[in-house]
Amino acid sequence: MTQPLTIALSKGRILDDTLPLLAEAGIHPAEDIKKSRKLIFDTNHDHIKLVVIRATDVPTYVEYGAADLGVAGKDVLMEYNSDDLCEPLDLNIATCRLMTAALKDAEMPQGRLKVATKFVNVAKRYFAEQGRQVDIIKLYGGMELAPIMNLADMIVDIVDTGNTLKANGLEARDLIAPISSRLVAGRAAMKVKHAQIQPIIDQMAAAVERQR
Ligand code: PRT
Ligand code: MG
Repeated sequence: MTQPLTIALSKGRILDDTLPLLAEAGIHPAEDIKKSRKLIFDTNHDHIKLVVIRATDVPTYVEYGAADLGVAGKDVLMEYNSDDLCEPLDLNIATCRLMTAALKDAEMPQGRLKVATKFVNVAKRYFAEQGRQVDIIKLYGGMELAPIMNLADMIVDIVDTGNTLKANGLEARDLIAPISSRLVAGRAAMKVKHAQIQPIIDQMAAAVERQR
């Protein structure tokens, strides 16, 4: 019997690169996702639905089994940090780097470092590994502003071209992790729906290989 299958996609910049990979696995949304305000979409398969949600919500839907598969950035997955999620495939899309950054040429204080970021858990783990005492300041966006306004000494943020940092007088310092988007699955779904999920993973993997 074919069980229903729900795939959670990150809206925003990842979506454009995800849809061609899904198409290679034979999954096509029934309507143009980008032209619609709907959050849930039928596909050419009766039993497969797509939900399109904020990138940061994808791990939550998949962990609780509300979605069986998902696509999310490694940055989001590192921050969410759940043992109940597995990452069967690196999609090699939306690649970027998670880095520390500071005002250009600024010297860091000897004592506690003030670090502004939306990646609170990642930053805590990273600086703990470095043996560095930090105060983490949670922000929801525009992290580059924090050092300029003297709210923080450093930021932890996504860097791609580096243009955003440069435009604000900042420079990248240390690499925390190279980032790309991953296919994620709940551990439960991987077991219970393995027969349906595995062919999708295999076809997407082949498409990723062809794009390399
Ligand atoms: O925007 P929203 O709050 O809804 O969610 P989101 O920011 O999580 O979504 P979105 O669509 O902006 O990003 C989704 C994912 O894309 C991230 O989780 C990353 O895995 C990946 N990605 C790839 C990026 C970038 N490249 C990127 N350049 N995410 C963000 N950026 C931003 C970065 O935050 C910084 O402001 O772009 C700026 C840096 O770019 P450069 O080229 O100037 O260095
Ligand atoms: Mg964004």
